[in-house]
Amino acid sequence: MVVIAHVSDTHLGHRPDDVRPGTIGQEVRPVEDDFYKALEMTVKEIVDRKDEIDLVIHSGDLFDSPWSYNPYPPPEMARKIVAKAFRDLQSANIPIVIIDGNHGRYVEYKHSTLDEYAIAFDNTRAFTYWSFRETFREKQPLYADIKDEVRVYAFPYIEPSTLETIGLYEEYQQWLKSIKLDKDKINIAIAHGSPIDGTLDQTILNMEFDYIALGHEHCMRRVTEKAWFSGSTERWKFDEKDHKKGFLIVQADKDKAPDIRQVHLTLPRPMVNETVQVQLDDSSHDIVKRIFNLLDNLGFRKPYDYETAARVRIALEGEISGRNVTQISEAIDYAYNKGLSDRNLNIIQLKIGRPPIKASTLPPSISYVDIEYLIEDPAKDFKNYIEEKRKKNLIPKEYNLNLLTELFVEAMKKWRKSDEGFKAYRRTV
Ligand SMILES: [Mn+2]
Repeated sequence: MVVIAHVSDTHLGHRPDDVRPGTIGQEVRPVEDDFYKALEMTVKEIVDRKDEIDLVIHSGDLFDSPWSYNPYPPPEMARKIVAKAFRDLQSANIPIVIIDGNHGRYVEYKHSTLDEYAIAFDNTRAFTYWSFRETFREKQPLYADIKDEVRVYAFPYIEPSTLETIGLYEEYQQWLKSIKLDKDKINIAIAHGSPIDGTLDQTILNMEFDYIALGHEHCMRRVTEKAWFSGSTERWKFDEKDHKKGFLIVQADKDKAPDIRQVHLTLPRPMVNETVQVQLDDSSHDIVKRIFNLLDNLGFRKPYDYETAARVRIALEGEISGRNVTQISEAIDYAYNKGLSDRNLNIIQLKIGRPPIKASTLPPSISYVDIEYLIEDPAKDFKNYIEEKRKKNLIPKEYNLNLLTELFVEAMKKWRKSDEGFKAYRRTV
């Protein structure tokens, strides 16, 4: 038997751009800090159980940057926090196996942000996008043996669409099928990718691993009896507001269903996701007043305190058209600047957005489209949406909710494979 602490998607160095200006202690930006604390809590929980835990697995997205169009390396503080974490795990005699996700890897040059830790720490094995490319070329599997009886196979992030573009999709399938597991060992897989956006190859789920440690989706969830997402350690986007965050303790054994325990972290920072209604004849002042009334009603009218200040997202809804778009834009700008500079408002982040405007070429405000379908269940989301509409009598009672949901999910799947879907996916992930 092997006991694994399965961690993922720590997104260290994440720096939202709609937070209060300045730095905390001349070291970190507001909210950036929360992600470091979440990793530190996670490592502490693991080290406290060092007699029980044989291995730490990190399923990717250790750092937030670089990622696709963002070539910037992680902030110094993020690297310092990782060095400390790996040192603490090394002192506790716990080995680490980690892979590249779609964040924290360079696509343009042959390095991963993980390389230096594999060099600096004997307890660490890092499998990067680039190490995958090498073994794939040599038609060899990518794995590490931990103790005598545990073998960990690594599947760093690779987009199926990339494989298709470069004409290697079939070859990748063959490579997966050529992997022969050693039946005398406990076989573990680590993969970064999701069945929701099609970035996780189904073949991996069907192989006879004793446990599959998944990363990429930020919600802690079971995919099959043997495959789990541990989820992210801190709330990355506002859709994750109600997620339980933390990691998994997995007891895996040969040819047995793994035993999974969830460890939840207590994340002290409040997070709210609200809406404000607008009407066609609103002045920008009316809209601003409504936004600040909401903040007051939520109890944020008190002296700003970094430790307890809230992360707030407000979506404007209602009558929005070319006629009041100027008022809306003015209101967003004003509320944003005022909200994040007011010393008597206990908020740290303020994201205000509006939906796209019908019959107009004006794009939606960036924050409004900042919706992450990877981390929510689209079917559940859609059902909630319809139920909201039903409450307001906007949808006839006789409509079949399950059928509507099925159609929606099917349309989503088709849309995701289309050009537009792909572009939107690139924009939001
Ligand atoms: Mn990811």
